[in-house]
Amino acid sequence: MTVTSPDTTAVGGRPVVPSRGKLRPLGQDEVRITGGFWRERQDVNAARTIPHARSWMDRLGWTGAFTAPDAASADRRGREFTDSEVYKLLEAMSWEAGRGVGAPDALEAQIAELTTAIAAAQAADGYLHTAFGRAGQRARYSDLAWGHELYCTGHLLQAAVAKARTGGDGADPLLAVARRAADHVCEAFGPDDAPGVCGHPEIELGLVELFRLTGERRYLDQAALFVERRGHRTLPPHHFGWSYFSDDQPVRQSAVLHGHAVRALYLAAGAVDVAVETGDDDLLRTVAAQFDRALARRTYLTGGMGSRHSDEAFGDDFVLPADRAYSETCAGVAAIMLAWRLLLATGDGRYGEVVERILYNVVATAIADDGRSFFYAHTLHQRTPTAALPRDEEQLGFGGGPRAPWFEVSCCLPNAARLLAGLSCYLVTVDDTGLRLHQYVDSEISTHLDDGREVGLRVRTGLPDNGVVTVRVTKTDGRPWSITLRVPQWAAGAELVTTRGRRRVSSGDIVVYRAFAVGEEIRLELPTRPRFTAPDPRIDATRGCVAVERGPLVYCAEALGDDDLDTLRVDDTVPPVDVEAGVEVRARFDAPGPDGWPYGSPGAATADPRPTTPLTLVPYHRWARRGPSTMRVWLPTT
Ligand code: FUB
Ligand code: ZN
Repeated sequence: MTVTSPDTTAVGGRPVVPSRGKLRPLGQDEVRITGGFWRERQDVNAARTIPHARSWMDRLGWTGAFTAPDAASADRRGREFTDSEVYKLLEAMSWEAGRGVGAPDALEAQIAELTTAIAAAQAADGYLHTAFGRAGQRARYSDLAWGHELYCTGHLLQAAVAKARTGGDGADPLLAVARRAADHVCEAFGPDDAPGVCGHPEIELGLVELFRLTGERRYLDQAALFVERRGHRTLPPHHFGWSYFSDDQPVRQSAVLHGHAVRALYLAAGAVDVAVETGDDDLLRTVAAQFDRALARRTYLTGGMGSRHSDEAFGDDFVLPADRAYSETCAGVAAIMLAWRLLLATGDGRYGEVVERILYNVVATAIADDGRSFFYAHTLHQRTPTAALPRDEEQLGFGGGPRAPWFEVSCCLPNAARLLAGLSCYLVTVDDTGLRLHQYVDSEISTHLDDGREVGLRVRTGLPDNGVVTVRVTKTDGRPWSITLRVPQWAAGAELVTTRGRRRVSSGDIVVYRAFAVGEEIRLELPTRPRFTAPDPRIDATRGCVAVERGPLVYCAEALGDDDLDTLRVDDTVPPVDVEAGVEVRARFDAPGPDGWPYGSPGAATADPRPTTPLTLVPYHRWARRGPSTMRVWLPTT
């Protein structure tokens, strides 16, 4: 355990500050992303996505709900959870201001303006939600299943913590609003009150982090109470089942993540936070086992989670249809939040690889190059061409289709925005002997070890295009310490080059421990040659197919216009190779079967195969960027 007591004074920008765990996270003040793939995305997020989200929230009355005269009436616009989007946007703005590039003053002004509006909407007893409790509205907590009141409060608390840790202080006005709201929740849902839970977990995460920031124990106790209260079916029945609300089974009794994916993942992340702060190692192990099983049986190749459109839920084990993948962007963000907490608590580097997979294949896929449209769901097989959508129309259907400027349910964009703005917090940690690098991103790192020594690194990489990673020591005092590098599973044949020579390294954590000199370099060479990947045979939907991966990236076949990829077959005896435009495989398009009845004798459709020709695949995160297209990740073999 690195740290042992709540750090009530920690204001360095980082979203999660556990008081114990194997690893200590570094903050924005200690890790700066300086260039490359992720810096580009951070800059687009700052310049385009955050303003885009703000303008839609203004236009649709989501921000106005806090101030407009009709906020207090039944005329309020938007779904019950739109307050949470404003809070997530505030969180994104806070991390963005904390990143210290661009125009932090303009962001601070917006944060102040929104905070004033939010504070004005708060009731005298701390209750805060724009859809309930006022004249013409439904009564507070009259619809715990669908009302999202505590869910929204959870996002408010996370936003306030972000603000306080990025230049705010104990007297920050948003923090004051959050504390009043949290106090109100503790009053209304305390141990002696009716055993209510919210239909959407999230409050647990906010309460624990607020405890970590303020040291106020009742917030942690309340979060622990919410975790224990789940699973007792106190919410009303619904045709989605209680699993939709994560209320079908106590957290401690569940073997795998199930039900609505985002709800389940937020709850699991909150339960990890509670377990860490209360020293409940049984709970920690239980949640880790649930996540591990979900990763082993309920996760797409991209790291996406959720295979049911109807209730946005995990499917049963191995139910992972490519063309019905739901894989909501929010589920990706939530899975990163959970993996990160488990990484910090357990020190198990596997979780770093999970974060990497989701970052490159879900988060990077979600947002358009101009930052102004996004995928809500992430199919792995688009059969009909995606359509170009009008720039100024809100989309009502959110379960699929192309990147859209806005959806009626737009939880995903501000979620991705807050993650991207604070991304530098998810790269590096401190362990007992030194620094651990979990993600390779161009960055400058400057921090102190647990014994107080100042150390610094400069990381440069060509990832995801090429896997050369250079780590240069920029600060050290001449005494020994360790740099631990994650060698990904995908990097078979990786080599480490240090001042002592070159050697092969296998996947896992490589510890380089010595008295480094300033300027000394470590080079990690991660082979990124393209490879075929086969699915577990229990995934019926993709049996007989292969996918292509290269480094951390999943690739896909994409056809522009009306061309379809239905009859595509790939020769998996010929290894994929790098070409200028992507990765090339040998493939053929079989003649389509006869019209009228899509079944016949086995083998008839391929009796007279055409010769194979080269086919170029592109990174999955690039799909649907060049215009309407069809696409598939899983490729039937010849
Ligand atoms: O209910 C709020 C958000 O809307 C959920 O997290 C998403 O899955 C979407 O349903
Ligand atoms: Zn979402």
